[in-house]
Amino acid sequence: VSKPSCVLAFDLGASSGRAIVGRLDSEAGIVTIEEIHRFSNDPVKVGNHLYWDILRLFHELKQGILQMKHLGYTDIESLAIDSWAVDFGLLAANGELLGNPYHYRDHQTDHVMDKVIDLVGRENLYAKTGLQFLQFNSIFQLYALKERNPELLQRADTFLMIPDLLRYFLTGEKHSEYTNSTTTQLFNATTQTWDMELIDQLGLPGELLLNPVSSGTRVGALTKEICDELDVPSIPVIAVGEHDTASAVVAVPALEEDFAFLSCGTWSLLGTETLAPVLSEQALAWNFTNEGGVYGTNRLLKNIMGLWLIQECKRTWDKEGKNISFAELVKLAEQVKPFQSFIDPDDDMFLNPEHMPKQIQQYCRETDQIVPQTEGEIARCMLESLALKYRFILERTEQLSGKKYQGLHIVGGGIQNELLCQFTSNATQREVWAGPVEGSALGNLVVQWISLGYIANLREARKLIRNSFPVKTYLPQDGAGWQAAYAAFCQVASRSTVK
Ligand code: ADP
Ligand code: LRH
Repeated sequence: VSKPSCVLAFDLGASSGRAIVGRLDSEAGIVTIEEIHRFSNDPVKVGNHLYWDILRLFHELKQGILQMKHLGYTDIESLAIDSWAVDFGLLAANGELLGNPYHYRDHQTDHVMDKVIDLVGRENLYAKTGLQFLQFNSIFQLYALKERNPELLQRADTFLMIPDLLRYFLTGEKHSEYTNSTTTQLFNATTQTWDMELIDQLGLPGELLLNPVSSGTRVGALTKEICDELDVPSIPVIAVGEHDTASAVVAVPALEEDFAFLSCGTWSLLGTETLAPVLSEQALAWNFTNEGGVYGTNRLLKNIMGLWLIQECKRTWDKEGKNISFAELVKLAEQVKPFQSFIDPDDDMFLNPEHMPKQIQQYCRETDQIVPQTEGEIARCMLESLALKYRFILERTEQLSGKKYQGLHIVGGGIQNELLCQFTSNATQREVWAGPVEGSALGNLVVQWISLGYIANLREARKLIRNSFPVKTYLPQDGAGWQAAYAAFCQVASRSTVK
C-alpha cells in the first residue's frame, strides 16, 4: 500500500492568506485538505500611499511552517506559494528588499495608463501583450515609479513579483514564475518572452527582469537559516501557477473540454480556457484579457470588481462599530425588496473609494435610481448587480470563444455567499456549479503533485478534484424577473459606459 503524499500550499489573497496541507491518496484517488493557518492580509496606508505588509506576510508564512511542524506533518514533500497578480518588490544588488511593495490600489497609477497608451498605442500594446487595460498593471506601476521615484528604479537590481519575492525570502533563489509574469503587461503573448521593444520604448529597466521559469519547476528549498530558525528539515519549493487565478482555474472541477469559470473572491474573474490568446479587435474593444496558464493553457477572461465591494462596505461599517459578518450581510440582503437599483460594479469610482457605501449611494443618485439606505439594501444592490454583470461578461465570453456554456463553474471564497450563487444562476438562467471553495490553494497543491510525479496531467488533476470535493448545483429561478432586471441594469450601466 503506497503512502499518501503530503504537500503544503500558501495561498495569499488580497483579503486573507492561508496555509493548507494537502494529502493525496493515489490508490483511492482522493485528495483531502487541512487548513493549518489563516491570517488576514491588511494593506497599510502610510502618508498618501498604500502598501502591502510584506514582512508581516512573510512572518505568517513562517507561522504556517511552524504550525505544520506542531501538527506533526513531518513528511511534507514540497511547498509552494500563490498570490494576487501584478504587484512586485525590487531588490538591490546585495539582495535586500528596496522599500515596501505598493498595493495595486495605490493612487500612484491614477492617470498613468493614458500616458503610456499615448506613447505606445492601445492597439499595439494589446497586440503585443493580449492583456486587459487595468490601471494598476505592473507596466503602469513601473512607469509611475520611473516618473515619481526614479532613484528607486536606479538602485534596483531585480524585479520580483510577490510570490517570487516571498519564495526568494524562503529559498535565497531568485526566479520569475511564468503565469504571474504574463500579468505585468510587459510580456509578449505571442513570442512568450518579455517584450524588450515595448520596455525600451517606455524607458523601463528591462535589465531587472528575469527570464520566467515555467509553472511546476522546482526552484530550490528552504534555506539553512530558516530551517535552523524554525527547527524544521529543508523542504523543496516549487513554483506552481503562482498567479492565484491561474491556480484557481487549475482547480475548476470541469470534466468537459470547454467550460466557463468564475473565480470568486476579492475579484470576480470570469472567462474560459483557450488554447491560444484571443487578440481580436472585439476582445480589445471589450477589454478582455489573456493570461498565461499552467501547461500551455490561456485564460481568456475579464476582471469584475467582485466581492471587494462587499469587503469595503463591511470594513467601513466595522469602523463605525457595526461589526456585521459576511453571513449576516447576506441575510440582511435576502430580507429586502429585489431589483430596486443597480450599479455597474466596474465603474472606476468603485476601485478604491474612501467610503464604499456612500459611493454606491452616490452612483444610484447620479443615475436617478432609488438610493439604497440600509446595509441590507446596499448589499442587495451590489449582489444583484454583480450577478447581472456576470451574465453580461459570460455572454461576451461566448461570443469571443465561439462556444456555448450550459452552466458556470464557480470556485473561491465567494461561493460561501449562497445568495450570490443563486442570483448568478437566475441572472444567467443557467446552472451554477459551486466548488471547491479553496480553488487557488487546491490548484497550487495539484500542480505540486504533477511536478512530483503523482498526478499525470491537468485533466487528471481536475478529475481528482471533482471526485474529492462536493460541488453544489444551483438551478435558475424567476427567469422573467431577472430578464427585466437585466434590461434595467444594462440601461443604467450604459450611462456609465459598461466596460
Ligand atoms: P481572496 O482570496 O481574494 O482574499 P476569498 O476567495 O478568500 O478572497 O473570498 C473572500 C470573500 O468571500 C469575502 O470577501 C466574502 O465576501 C466571502 N465570504 C467569506 N465567508 C463568507 C460567508 N460566511 N458568507 C458569505 N460570504 C463569505
Ligand atoms: C485575484 C487577482 C486577479 C488580478 C488581481 C490583481 O486575486 O490575482 O487575477 O487581476 O488579483
